[in-house]
Order: sequence, then structure tokens, then C-alpha cells
Amino acid sequence: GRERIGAQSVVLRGYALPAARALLAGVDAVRREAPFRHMVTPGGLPMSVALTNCGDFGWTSDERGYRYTREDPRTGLPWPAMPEAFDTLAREAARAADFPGFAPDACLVNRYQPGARLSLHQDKDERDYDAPIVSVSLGMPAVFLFGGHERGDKAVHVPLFHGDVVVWGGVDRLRYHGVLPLKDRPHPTLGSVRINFTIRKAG
Ligand code: MD5
Ligand code: FE
Repeated sequence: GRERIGAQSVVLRGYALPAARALLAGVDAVRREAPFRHMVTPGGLPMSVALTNCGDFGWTSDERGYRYTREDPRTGLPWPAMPEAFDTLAREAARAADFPGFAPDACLVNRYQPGARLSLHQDKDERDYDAPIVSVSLGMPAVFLFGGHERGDKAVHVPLFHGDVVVWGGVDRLRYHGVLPLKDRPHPTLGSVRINFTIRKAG
């Protein structure tokens, strides 16, 4: 199914299910090279969500701010390569959501354990806001908050399940969004974890 949640945003329910094994193998390959870690925000607090990256650019947060870097700050080594399965799925999902020609170069991988949350924010560290963002959810369900262009705008609640893919772009690209604290509803194969990865054009 295809659910429109904004003028240029769609949820593709179960779109990633046929590729789930390959995608999870990709997450394992990435985490072996660049383990999940709790980055510190500019405010000095560790994030409840643990993250890693793959591709040419990776998103980083520390006391100095948010930015994309070519290297993992933990090691100084380039971020792991983007798994083929991530790249293929992202291009196909973008096309299905009317964003042909998407050429991703970055992927932020988020790991949620029970209680982890993402407060309302905009994704504006990328260079090109014309490119969409493709998000893949695996494991436990979550409630995604989809707000407006001002922080105080009312946010709609969108449940996201294992295998769902969301594509955001165009006029929706800079809308505020977040994730409610994760409930512990163990997934049959992944257990008490939610993995969300977002494939982007950052550079
Ligand atoms: C998540 N991740 O479930 C969410 C899903 C992040 C993040 O928000 O920054 O890692 S991706 C949601 C998203 C991305 C880009 C634009 C919009 C939503 N949007 O315009 O609503 O871990
Ligand atoms: Fe975001």
C-alpha cells in the first residue's frame, strides 16, 4: 500500500520486506566496521538513539555542532561503503514516490532500544534540499511525528512497522519530525530493537 502523508511524502507499507534479509546483512556489515554509538548533542547530552553511518558522508554530532564528515570521527577512517541493497532500494523507492534520478551518497543508521526517542527537529545539514530522503524501518514499531514548518505546528502521528519505507521530498523536505519514546514490543526475529536508516544526498 501507498499512503500519502504530505503533498510530496508517502509511506510505502512493507516495501522493504522482500529485501529485509539483505538489508539486515548490510546493517551488520556497517556496524562491524563502524559500531553504533551514542553521540553527544551540542547541548552536551548523549542522544538516546545510537547511530552509525555508511556511504561517502556520515552525519555527526558533538559539542561543536552537527555536520556531515567523510570519516568516522572515532577512527579517522572513511565510513563503510553503502551496501548495494541500501542503494538499490533507495533508488527504487524514490522512483516509486515520483523522485526519479535520486543519487544518494550518505546513509544514517539509527538504533532505537526501548525508551529511545527523537525529539522534533528538521534535517537541514544536507547541501541539496531538492533531493528526497528515503527512510527504512526494521524491527519494533514506532510512532513517527510529522509536524509542519514551524516547531509549534501540530504533528500527526504515523505508526511505522517492520518493512515500511517512507519517502520525503519537495515541499515536505524541511518539515519538523521526530519519534515518540519506543515501547518494548519485541519483534519476532530482531527482538527489542528498532533500526531506521535514512538514505540521503548529503554532499
Ligand atoms: C527515524 N530519523 O525514524 C527518523 C526517520 C533522522 C530521523 O528523523 O533524522 O535520522 S527519518 C524522518 C525524516 C527525514 C527527513 C525529512 C523528514 C523526515 N520530514 O520532512 O519529515 O529514525
Ligand atoms: Fe530527521
